[in-house]
Amino acid sequence: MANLVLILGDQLSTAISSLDNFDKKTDTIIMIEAVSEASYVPHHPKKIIFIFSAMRHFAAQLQNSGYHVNYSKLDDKENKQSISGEIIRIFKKSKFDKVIVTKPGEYRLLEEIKSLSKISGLELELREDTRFFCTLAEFKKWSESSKTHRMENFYQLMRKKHSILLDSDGKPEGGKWNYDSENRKPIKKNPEINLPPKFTPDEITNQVIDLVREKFSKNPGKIEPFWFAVTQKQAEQAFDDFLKFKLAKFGDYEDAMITDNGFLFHSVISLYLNVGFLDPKKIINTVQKKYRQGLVPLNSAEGFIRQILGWREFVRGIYWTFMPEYATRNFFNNKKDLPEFFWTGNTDLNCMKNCIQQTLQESYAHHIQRLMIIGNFSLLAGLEPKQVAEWFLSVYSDAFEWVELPNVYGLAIYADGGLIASKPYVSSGNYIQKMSNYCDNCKYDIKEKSGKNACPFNYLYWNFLISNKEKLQKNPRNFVMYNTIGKMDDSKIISIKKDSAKFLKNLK
Ligand code: DLZ
Ligand code: SF4
Repeated sequence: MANLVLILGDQLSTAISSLDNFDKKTDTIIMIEAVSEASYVPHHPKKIIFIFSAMRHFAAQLQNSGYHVNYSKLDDKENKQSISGEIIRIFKKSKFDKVIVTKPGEYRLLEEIKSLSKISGLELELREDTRFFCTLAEFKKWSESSKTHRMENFYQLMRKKHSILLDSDGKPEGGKWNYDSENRKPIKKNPEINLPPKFTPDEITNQVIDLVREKFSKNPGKIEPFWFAVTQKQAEQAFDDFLKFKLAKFGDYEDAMITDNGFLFHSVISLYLNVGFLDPKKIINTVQKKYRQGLVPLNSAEGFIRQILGWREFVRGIYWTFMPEYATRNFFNNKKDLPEFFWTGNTDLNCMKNCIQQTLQESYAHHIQRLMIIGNFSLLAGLEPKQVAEWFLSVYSDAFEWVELPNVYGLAIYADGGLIASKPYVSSGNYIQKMSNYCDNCKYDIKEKSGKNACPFNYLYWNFLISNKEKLQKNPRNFVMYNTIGKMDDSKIISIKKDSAKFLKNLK
């Protein structure tokens, strides 16, 4: 029996289920750099460099440990340039009995892989991805038994089931499940904290940089300097650095934003978790231990663990429970094209300019920059959900559709109509001013509510609520906002509508 075992670019772990019972004498691993995967959206060049270099380093590590690896490079002449095309080519060439695959993280690729079984002579074994706390069957069961899909309920279940941050009576550590209200301190000055550790590209990475420069230089985003970790060992170093220098303050400043430092106290490990370099179970245990040793406060440990055990697992469950229908949702029927500045950062809105320019430079922005600046603007401006999701999937190095789509549709732009959020996460400029220093250097005046100098978030916020009254007013969580609108005089409503129409008309 000879098996051909596929390892995808986001399955870079020897604990991946496709390697269970691997026989080094008879079995072969196949890893494929493919145009199909590298161009189904215009990925940021740093994302492609990261994934290709991580794949090449992982393949070398496997080979050094005695695994037989068939690695197809993007510029190999025979490369069929799709995952299924390459599997078929290698399968036929070397007469394997079976192809073994851990289910891919994206619906589109799972469908492509499933279609392989229709080829005569090709036996396909699909295995579950076991790198998560919650199985998809378990999530589906929870989802069917729950009236609403709220992360908080799911998260409490996970905390109990996996005994994480519980006291000796099985109650939540400190008495509360969630310390979100203690994650919102603003920062007004750069705290002079170190940036995330930077790894100098080695020969393998430099070869990939040259390849990406040749083939993908038109994609949005800067190629250099490239500094991401490309091996498991480096990713672990990056996490250790976070534990040592940043975790303690992460909780307080989780939602803060500042010009000139887009990383602050964030771990910047989501890309390493998502490709398989870091194991979420180990990460959470380590953070829990730091809390128990008294080295970090509870709002930091809980805030960090909530992102991984709560949000990350929750959005994955949502994605696989509601796909493919989920991707077609457009609750507000928004149709506006993305403005050109999403691809350049050239805009007068200083908050958007900062977050987009940082994204194009680093292929990274932290969650509040994504949610409350870029997502908030996309919803207030009525941008088409499909285009917004494609942008997020393209530009962030940690973006795979299972995690990106529910974050964008469910949290950032409410395109799913409230499947996961109890109300749209929208805000006027006030919130942005409170949580950042972006407004200090903006052409617009945060204090002005109307007219040509007014901060556009100020009138777009009310315009969004007024235009979508039918769909949102019934929700009791929006009561206060609609109560305020009810008290506005006609002239105010007219001026909100006029300013918004003018701004949106000029949005190219
Ligand atoms: C994102 C990505 C890119 C850019 N390139 C490849 C590739 O060439 N080969 C590969 O195996 N995986 C790549 N990936 C990651 C896949 O797109 C990912 O496995 C699917 O999106 C499922 O999550
Ligand atoms: Fe953004 Fe408005 Fe502040 Fe300018 S004034 S940075 S547009 S929130």
